Amino acid sequence: MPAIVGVIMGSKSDWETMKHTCTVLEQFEIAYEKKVVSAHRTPELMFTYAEEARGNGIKVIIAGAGGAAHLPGMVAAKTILPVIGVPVQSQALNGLDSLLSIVQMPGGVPVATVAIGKAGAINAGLLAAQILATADAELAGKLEVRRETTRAEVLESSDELV
Ligand code: RP5
Repeated sequence: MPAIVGVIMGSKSDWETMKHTCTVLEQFEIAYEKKVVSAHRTPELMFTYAEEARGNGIKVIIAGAGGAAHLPGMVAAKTILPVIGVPVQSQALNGLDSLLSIVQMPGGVPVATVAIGKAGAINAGLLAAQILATADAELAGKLEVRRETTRAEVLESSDELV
């Protein structure tokens, strides 16, 4: 199946975080591609990827980066696809640098920014699924089931407080 979600990250070192996004996409059987695309080390590739993604059938881009995390914003500048930014937890500043680099976009070029690290990576996958589910009833049904499962797990968890 051709990819409809593009998962990109600034470095191979971001994979530990971004693999959680891919796991969610796999759980929902969403076809995706994953690629290292660096804003600073491969800027030409970044622009080409962003410019061609829509024509290649991609519907949502998820971009993870850490530190001076310019990848999500620069990709968003070059496409009208929805871009979800995942702030990777950096060593020096614990990901606050990544978060602020991604979230503080100027008006006119949005990046949907999720939480720092693993929780954000998981939510990026879920948010992409929810965006796609606006035009996919089967996927919407799967999301409803997951919410119900999560709800049931929380309700049952009180019994585990021993
Ligand atoms: C960013 O710099 C990447 O997104 C990564 O989070 C960070 C560090 O990259 P490496 O030095 O580990 O390749 O561009």
